[in-house]
Amino acid sequence: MRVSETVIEEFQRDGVAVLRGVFADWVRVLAEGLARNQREPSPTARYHTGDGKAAFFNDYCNWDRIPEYRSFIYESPAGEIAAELMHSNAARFFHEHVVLKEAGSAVPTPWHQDQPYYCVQGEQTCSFWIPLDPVAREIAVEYVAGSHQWGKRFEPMYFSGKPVNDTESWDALPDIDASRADFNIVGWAVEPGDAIAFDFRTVHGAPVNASTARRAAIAFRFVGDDARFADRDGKSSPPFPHLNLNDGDALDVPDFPLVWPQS
Ligand SMILES: O=C(O)CCC(=O)C(=O)O
Repeated sequence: MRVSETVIEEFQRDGVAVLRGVFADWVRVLAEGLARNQREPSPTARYHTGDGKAAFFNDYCNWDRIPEYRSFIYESPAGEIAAELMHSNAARFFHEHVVLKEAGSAVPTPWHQDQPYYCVQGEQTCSFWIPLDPVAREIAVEYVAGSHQWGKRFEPMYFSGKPVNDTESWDALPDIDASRADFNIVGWAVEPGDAIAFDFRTVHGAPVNASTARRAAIAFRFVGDDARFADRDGKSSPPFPHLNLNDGDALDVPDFPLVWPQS
């Protein structure tokens, strides 16, 4: 086993768990990949600035052209660890997403669930939020422990405030900031080498980066045995417009490579 039973139980119970030092051997590689990604952003990259000047840089689905990301996906223990956490025999890579808040970025990450954004249905899901800078608790991503079990699907919204998908019916997200004490909100100060593993259904959000240092992270996302294509009428984020899959199909296409067990 790569991770302890205690951590697996925590992930299953809370929909989130911190894994200390688990990717320490990969920090340099991922930092090089991120630098390449910043030099060569994809056409879908976004620099959200809100009211301020310092950006919240977002980019995704670049793993196939960034060799450092490819190495991480195929050669690191991430797939195996994801399978253990998800109680899955296999792990399939879904996509990676850079979430980099420059020092002083005034853009918060609103509370949300990831799964409604995605063309994925199923309960065996796992993102690793991997910091490439030290992150203090005050500016860390926060998670509502247990929210993966609420049985709710909250409306996915772009940063512009526009809905990602207005053709499905969604549940209304509670106003978490108005009554934080009513929720079991967890978060951790983390260092490069650590990872926060969370279920695609877990509600999470992050404050502005009020610090004087960059807060860079890459989220690598995996799915397990029960994951199937969710047809969202092309209205998903990331969009994957070229996929020719039907609702309920296995995600057995080159966009989503099987990374564990290794062949
Ligand atoms: O880093 C952030 O502020 C948000 C990350 C996030 O929403 C995610 O990885 O799904």
